[in-house]
Amino acid sequence: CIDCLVSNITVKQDFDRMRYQGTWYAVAKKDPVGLFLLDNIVANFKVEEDGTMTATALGRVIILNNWEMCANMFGTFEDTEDPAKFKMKYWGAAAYLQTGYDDHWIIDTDYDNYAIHYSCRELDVDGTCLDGYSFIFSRYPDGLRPEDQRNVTEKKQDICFLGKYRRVAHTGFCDTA
Ligand code: FEN
Repeated sequence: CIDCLVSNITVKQDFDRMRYQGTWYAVAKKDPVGLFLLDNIVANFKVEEDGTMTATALGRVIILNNWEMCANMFGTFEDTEDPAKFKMKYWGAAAYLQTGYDDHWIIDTDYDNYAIHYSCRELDVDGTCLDGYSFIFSRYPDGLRPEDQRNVTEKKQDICFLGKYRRVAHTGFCDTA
């Protein structure tokens, strides 16, 4: 995508939600405007008996009075005409956590090692993304395999978020919550 138009972003061909199931560790993220998950972000995807994709996500947040919490988030995914593009309804286990309804696109994945997720929340008048977020997921908490890094960097560029990512630390903060 050289013009950064959201409508020109390509996603994973023939996305297979069955193979996408299980645990994914966020190793990098590009934040949206506003409240979000800070670090220690682990997602778990599942395909329900009726075929619906669902997910949970844990992540550290700091709420009022600088209180550190582990946010327990839930998401259900609505299918679209493209198998790699979903609409995600999400909410938190605790009432103070924000709910929302976001695009959830799987840009690329090999199912066994890495995945690149993208969500544009607000389109600019010129068709580029004004406010969005993205996760780089790995099946391993320590990061991406060296052989996947080149491809992931290329995809970050394709979605026009290159240089906007931060590493996601895994310190064990949410491991017993
Ligand atoms: C995703 C994939 C797996 C399922 C889900 C995902 C998305 C999670 C999102 C989380 C948002 C968190 C928020 C936290 C919050 C893509 C990983 C569900 C989009 C909005 C605070 C912080 C401080 C405060 C109140 C709330 O609400 N945090 O005082």
